[in-house]
Amino acid sequence: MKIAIMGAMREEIAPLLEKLDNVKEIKYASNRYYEASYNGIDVVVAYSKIGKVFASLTATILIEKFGCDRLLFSGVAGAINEDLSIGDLIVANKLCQHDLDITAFGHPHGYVPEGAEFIHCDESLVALSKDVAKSLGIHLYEGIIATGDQFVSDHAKKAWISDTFCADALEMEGSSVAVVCDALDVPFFILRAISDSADDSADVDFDTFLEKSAKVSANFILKMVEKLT
Ligand code: 3QA
Repeated sequence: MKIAIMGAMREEIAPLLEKLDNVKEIKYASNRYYEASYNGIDVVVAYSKIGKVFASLTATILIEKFGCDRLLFSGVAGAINEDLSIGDLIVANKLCQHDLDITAFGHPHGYVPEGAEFIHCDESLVALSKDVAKSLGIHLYEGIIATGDQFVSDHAKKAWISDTFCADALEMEGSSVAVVCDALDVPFFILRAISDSADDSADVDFDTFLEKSAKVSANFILKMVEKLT
């Protein structure tokens, strides 16, 4: 077993790197990949840079070049569901691309021919995360995550994503990672801790809570890796 752990921003993987053993840095495709071990298990860690294109590239490399057979994403997200507060954890049961739009041809938002409006996360990884949350006494939300190449800091946009996809949280990478893992048949899991509420104060909240929420997510991911051993 070789587990890929990815984030989008440096802050999202920094708390992971601190806790890994035998970290070896490899430069590839204008990025840095970190081969390491945790609890005796092989992991490869990387942050992709922001957005769907970079995230697809990194996920593909983690699988095709480094031979990872599972992928865990750790990071932060903007909340849509009112039950979610800053610092809360949400695991995606399915993800969609809110900015994919060929509705001019009568297709639903987020859909292109031979694709799917939603891609589902691996059920056994989601089940494992529930067990981990229970054993830690943490509340872990499960819901729909919407992805798009846009930092959402606007009430109307957030409401539209909520109405169109019933999404609970939004970010900028998850769904593209899902597309890659689904196509390559690699079980994947997308975890996010809330950094902001994708509204008028999202920019300030994001800057304030990025590091703290990224740590919440990273710590949970490591507990999952321990259980995968
Ligand atoms: C935002 C990060 C991107 O990788 C997606 C955080 C948290 N809140 C969000 C929101 N809308 C969309 N996505 C998110 N991540 C990058 S912009 C800030 C860059 O600062 C999830 C996410 N409301 C760089 C400093 O100049």
